[in-house]
Amino acid sequence: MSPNFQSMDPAVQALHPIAEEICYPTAFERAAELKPCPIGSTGVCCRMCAMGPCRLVGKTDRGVCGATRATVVARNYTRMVAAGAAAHSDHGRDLARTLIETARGEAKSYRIRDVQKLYEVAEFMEVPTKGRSIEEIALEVGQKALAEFGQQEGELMYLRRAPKKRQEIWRKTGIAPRGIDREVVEALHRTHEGVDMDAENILKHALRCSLADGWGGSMMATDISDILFGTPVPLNTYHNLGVLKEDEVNLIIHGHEPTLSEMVVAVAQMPEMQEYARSKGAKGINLAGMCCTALEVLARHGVPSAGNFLSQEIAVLTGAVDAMVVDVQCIMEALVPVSQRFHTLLITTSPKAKMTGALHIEFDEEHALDIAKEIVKRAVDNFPNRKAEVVIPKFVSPAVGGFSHEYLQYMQGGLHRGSFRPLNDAIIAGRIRGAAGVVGCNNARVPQDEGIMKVIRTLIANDVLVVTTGCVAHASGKYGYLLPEMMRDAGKGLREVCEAIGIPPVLNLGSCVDNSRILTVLSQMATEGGLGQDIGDMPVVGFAPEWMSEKAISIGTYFAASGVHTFFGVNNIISGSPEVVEILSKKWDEMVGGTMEFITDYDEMIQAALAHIDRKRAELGLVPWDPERYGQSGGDELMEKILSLPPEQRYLYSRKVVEERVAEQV
Ligand code: SF4
Ligand code: MSK
Repeated sequence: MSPNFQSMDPAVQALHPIAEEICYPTAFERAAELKPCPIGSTGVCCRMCAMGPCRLVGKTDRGVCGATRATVVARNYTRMVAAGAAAHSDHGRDLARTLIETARGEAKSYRIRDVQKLYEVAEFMEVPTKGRSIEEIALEVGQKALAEFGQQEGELMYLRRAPKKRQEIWRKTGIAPRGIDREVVEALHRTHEGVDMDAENILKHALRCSLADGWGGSMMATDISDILFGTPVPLNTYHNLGVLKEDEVNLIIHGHEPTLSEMVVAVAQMPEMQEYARSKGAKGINLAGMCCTALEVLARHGVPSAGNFLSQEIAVLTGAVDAMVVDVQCIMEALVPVSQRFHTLLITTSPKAKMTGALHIEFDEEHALDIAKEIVKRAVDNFPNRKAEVVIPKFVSPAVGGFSHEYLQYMQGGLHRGSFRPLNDAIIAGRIRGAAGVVGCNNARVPQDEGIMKVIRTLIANDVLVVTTGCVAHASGKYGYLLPEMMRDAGKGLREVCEAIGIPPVLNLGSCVDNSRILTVLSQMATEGGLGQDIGDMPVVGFAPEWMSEKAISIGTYFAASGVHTFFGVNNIISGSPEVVEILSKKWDEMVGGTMEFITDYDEMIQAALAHIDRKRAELGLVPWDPERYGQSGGDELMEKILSLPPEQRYLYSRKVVEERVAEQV
């Protein structure tokens, strides 16, 4: 095994020798070969004008224009936020356009799948519903959503979904975003040479811009996806490269937006397509997902996931991927050369994201079904062209996916009494110490999934309930942590709650834009009562242990702006300016009650997060967390009994047992 290879994923470990055999350097080797620039990686390289690039190291503490290290680091950071917010929000814009085209009957392949959610969003947006057709309501919802991008004054409407106290903080500090595009454009303007030269002021705008993502473009993307494709409810699925099938056409859908992948799912199931696959010698068509596209179709259809960010090239090494279809974001350009070494047909679909050397079949919503048919047909046609030996590792983990904030509410009391009361009560009583959102990517600079799983295992063992999205959700699935059985690894108090509700200790809330679901959950918990009046009052934390994308920086920043202490691993991209480090930690804490800290040591990061949770518990006057206070119901015998029951009976049984025990204690 190459000394440069870094992954704890057994499927990736099994396949990587193929790359060595064919002398193909994967991201693992490229990362070892190409060391990160020691200047740029600390944030002190400025290339905002042609007098530079200015590298502010050693005795050089100002650029040619006189810019300080703090200004340069703040500008670089803010530009990352702007790019991340732009990516997420453009995704939301495309969905708003699809909703409008669907309502007008122009995008004929789509329909409104979740009418109830449409009504809820319409009510929230103050769109009249009485006496109007579904299409009329959907049209106005889509138009109102689209208007949020170009809005010049006022506030984004989704800010109203936050607790009142949080909204007041945003207004008082002047960071309530006005319009999505306006904040992204202003971020680019302020960070242009010779504009904003006060690090604190630049970074204040980074907060505002990130809020336009989390409580704007991303939240809208999630809501409209649910309206068009259905709000997720838990379902069974599978994770890892073992989901590929030797005797079927394997089509991997990779990227982010659900508009195309939903159509591919529909087409792949058509009897005539299955028949066509059989005519080419395959037993059927096997769809699998990669990155966030995977999480969109996993949450709504149970389509299995082939892997996360660092698994994309590795999937091709199986020799079994007949086509990989991509749209936008997190797609490695290396897929072109690796696909050319095998028979894999790489298909790009977005006019925004072409790849030299890939086949481009341009997607548009009006002809969605026909385009999806062409893509699936191309994949089938490529099945007989397999040339390398097919090697599919046996690693595959069953998992439960498809948690939405609506379902979290439902599972805590049913249709009529759904609320966040039980979760809040469990935190108040100390059964659950706190909650954590563990999200973000893989990064070839650190071993794949290792940091993610260390954080997750330690948190749940310490009674911290974990919600995940993005590539962390994939990692959790690959190692079995999205199964209720994994409550075995949870602390005793958390285990009791998992038993009572019948949930895994780690909940998959979806794709990167679905981090907005986490914001909604936090908002609902704060509004439910007993844990203060704001997100910033609660014992909650955020993590991105293996982040790599600018979107992750935008996500971390909007969590901080929403009052969450957030911890990022891998590398400290602001370490070149102690002043900026202080702004993102101490000053943001004073200003918005949230922070962004870059801590490369996972243990240190976890300890800092647990200390923050305990501090918040103390501030709320809650009992200190005690790992031994609860857990009488957490015996192996009871759990064996629960797991022996059919899934639909587990919830009722475990709830009954816990209620009986509570009654006994009273
Ligand atoms: Fe150098 Fe200033 Fe130009 Fe940046 S803006 S490259 S610091 S001269
Ligand atoms: S796919 S942004 S690598 S989580 Fe959304 Fe994964 Fe990060 Fe992309």
